[in-house]
Amino acid sequence: MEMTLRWYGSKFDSVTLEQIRQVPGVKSIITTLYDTKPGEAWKLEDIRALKAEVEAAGLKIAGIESVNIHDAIKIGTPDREEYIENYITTLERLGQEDIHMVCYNFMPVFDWTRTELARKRPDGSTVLAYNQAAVDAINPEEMFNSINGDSNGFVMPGWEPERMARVKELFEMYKDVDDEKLFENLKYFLERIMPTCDKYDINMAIHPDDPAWSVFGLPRIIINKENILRMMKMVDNPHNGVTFCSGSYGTNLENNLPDMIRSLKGRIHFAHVRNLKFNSPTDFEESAHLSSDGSFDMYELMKALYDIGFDGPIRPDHGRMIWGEVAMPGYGLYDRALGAAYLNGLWEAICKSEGQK
Ligand SMILES: [Mn+2]
Repeated sequence: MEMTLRWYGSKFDSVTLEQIRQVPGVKSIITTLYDTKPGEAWKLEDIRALKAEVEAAGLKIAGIESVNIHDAIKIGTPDREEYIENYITTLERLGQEDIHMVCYNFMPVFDWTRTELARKRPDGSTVLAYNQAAVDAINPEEMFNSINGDSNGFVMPGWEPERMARVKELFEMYKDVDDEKLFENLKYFLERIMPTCDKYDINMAIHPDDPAWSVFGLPRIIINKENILRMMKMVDNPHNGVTFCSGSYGTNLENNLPDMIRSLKGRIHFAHVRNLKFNSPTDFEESAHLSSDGSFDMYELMKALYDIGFDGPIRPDHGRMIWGEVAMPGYGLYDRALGAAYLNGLWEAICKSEGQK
């Protein structure tokens, strides 16, 4: 596996490439052109400039998170053709620049959803948290205002103001889209892009829905083993793969995470490994990565990745805000660096106990 950290670009991230370069074992990053809009074809010169900046700092780009999908593609409106063409152009340009992994999601309207971005834990750190009762008590606009007011002035991925200004309109556009329709539209999209992925050897890695159930009545399909295997089979091409995100699939305690990893052998192209602490099945917070700080057995997750021969990029996921750092919630330097060191330690121990040098 290849340990990475997510980086939003020098205009948007409080963490620098120079800092990332000093995290032991991290030689590459996962990044994006954060100011492009879903549906836009990425410019070759922008991709080249990003790559040059990363390489000048002694790092490499291990993949893109994310190239976002325009709502027309998820809804299946006639203008999706134009946006699929643009997506293909972006993939071609990434392939030409030797970038071979693209993370994306297929969640309607919202990306990830949290009810708090700075819940205080007993050790004084603050973390992102989710409480179902709090979601049930508010409407989507209120959710947006609360996320925006809580984000230390950073634009949160998937919660861009331009997008949220259209939240009512978006809900209206999705009113006839149920789970089956969303599966159908995903299949259509994947079938259109697979020839390009084959040509440039680009691994598509769908990120699970977070949380792994419907919020505000919107359809959600990338939520469990049954659905993800259905998706793998419906477009049965090794380039159609997944981002295994433990913190997103793990929101549903019925998901057996090591079993899911083992069932996806050969199709996990990217891994997000983090821990959650459940206070009840419908209230959780993002803990430190360490097993004993949360509810998951992180050794078992890493062991399952080892057992299936996982060799793609991996990253610690959201970190706690600690040591007075001010950063985009979940994306400070310190706790993610601790997470990377811990996951590297688990991996070294597993490799050695399995007899590898
Ligand atoms: Mn994730």
